[in-house]
Amino acid sequence: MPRTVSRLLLASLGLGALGLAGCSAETTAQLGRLGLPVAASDRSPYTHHLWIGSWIAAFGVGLLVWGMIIWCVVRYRRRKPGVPRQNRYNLPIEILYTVTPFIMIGVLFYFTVLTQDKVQAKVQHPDHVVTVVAQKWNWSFNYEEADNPDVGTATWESGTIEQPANLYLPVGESVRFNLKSVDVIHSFWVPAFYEKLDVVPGRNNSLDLTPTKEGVFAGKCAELCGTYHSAMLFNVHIVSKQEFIAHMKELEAKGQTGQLRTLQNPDAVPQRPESKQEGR
Ligand SMILES: [Cu+2]
Repeated sequence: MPRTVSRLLLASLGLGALGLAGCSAETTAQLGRLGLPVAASDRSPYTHHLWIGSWIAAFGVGLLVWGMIIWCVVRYRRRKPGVPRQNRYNLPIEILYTVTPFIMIGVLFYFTVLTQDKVQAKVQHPDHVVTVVAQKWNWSFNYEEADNPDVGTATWESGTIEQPANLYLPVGESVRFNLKSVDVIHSFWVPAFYEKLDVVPGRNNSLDLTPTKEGVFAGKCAELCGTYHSAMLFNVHIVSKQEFIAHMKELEAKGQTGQLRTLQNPDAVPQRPESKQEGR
């Protein structure tokens, strides 16, 4: 029996190594982060540490439990026929069963609250403000740049169900997202930022962060909001300051200035006709 077990273990280790060898460097790096995507925000490290720490704690608990199970199986294996002595109503063990999970939850809760406070901390004077408008079935981004001497005008851009919206952000500069919804509850989620926030009609949710990595990152709605929820995608372009200003000028040249009309008129963004009444 032990020989079979060690062979099985060797075979699975070999297969695992073979499987890893077939992965790209990107996938292997993601495995190192235990599934987290590439980070692109100054707030990401806090969530990263909570995630990795939780896994380490879970493995510690797992090893302890597996060890005790294996020890029990071996130590108390059947040696002679008959039912062994039964142990019931053991109060200390039952108290242990009850208290231990509370301690585990308490520790996780404590570190989660610490992380949440750091992730949600507000910047005193953010360099940029973007009003995000969620709507069935895409997003609008209002760049509140009227007071920015480099730009001087508020601009906007918007997506449709066929054409996902683009969001431009300058790298290394703080930004506040004011989240608004004109219909149902959506959720603003950029996986590379390691955080998401619900967009609730009639409520002003906001989140502050500083993008730290140039590139194009995926964004999506993370709240099941209706038939075309899966089409609520957008692209986040984290670019240099010059590229950001150039993009703002481009929007201005296209006449996309001021506040987007969807804030007042939800029907202004094209929708699929059959989806209009759905879920209202
Ligand atoms: Cu949505």
